Amino acid sequence: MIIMDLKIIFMLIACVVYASAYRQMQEPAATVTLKTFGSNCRQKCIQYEVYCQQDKDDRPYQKKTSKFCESRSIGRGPAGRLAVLNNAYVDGEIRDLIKSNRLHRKRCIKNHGFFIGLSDRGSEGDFFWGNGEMIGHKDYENWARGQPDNTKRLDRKNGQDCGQLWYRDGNRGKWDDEYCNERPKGFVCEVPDNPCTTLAK
Ligand SMILES: [Ca+2]
Ligand SMILES: [Ca+2]
Repeated sequence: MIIMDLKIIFMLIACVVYASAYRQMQEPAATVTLKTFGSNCRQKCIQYEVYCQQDKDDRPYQKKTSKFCESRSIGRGPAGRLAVLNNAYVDGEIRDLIKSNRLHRKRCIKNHGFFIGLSDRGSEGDFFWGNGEMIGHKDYENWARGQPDNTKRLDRKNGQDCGQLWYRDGNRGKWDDEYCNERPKGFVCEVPDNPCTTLAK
């Protein structure tokens, strides 16, 4: 009987720990809403959400952070995704947001980076944003010196295929290719904010 009671208590504790870890992941450390222009030159509003890395029990990695961003929406608006930082304005604003909230410090990211929606998983060296745009030599790029380098030290088969804002070795959010399964990591989501777009007209 006592053993049974202990089992129930342990299960309840495990549920509370899991729920608090999930709640933590649901709350961004900082957000900013930016007015940008879509491909049809219509003004649109995007809410960018910066999340600190999660605790070791939760351990999000790139695929999981991507799924989480896709679960985000504002009201009944479209689903979010990992942030597409394909121009200097948005990329700069997000790095300013991180800096002004001191999220580049260890209390937010012990593991030096935030995943963004950039990957060369499909074809080595061909980096695509989550919106399907490929990075070409005419487009905006903000790689840290020597990156992307597709280091294979910890993953001989795949190397590094997932983009992050990198805060190591003096890099202040410049881009780096990281192991997709490196964890835990912070990450940046973008969520369309349609009510804001309506107000902006
Ligand atoms: Ca790669
Ligand atoms: Ca790298």
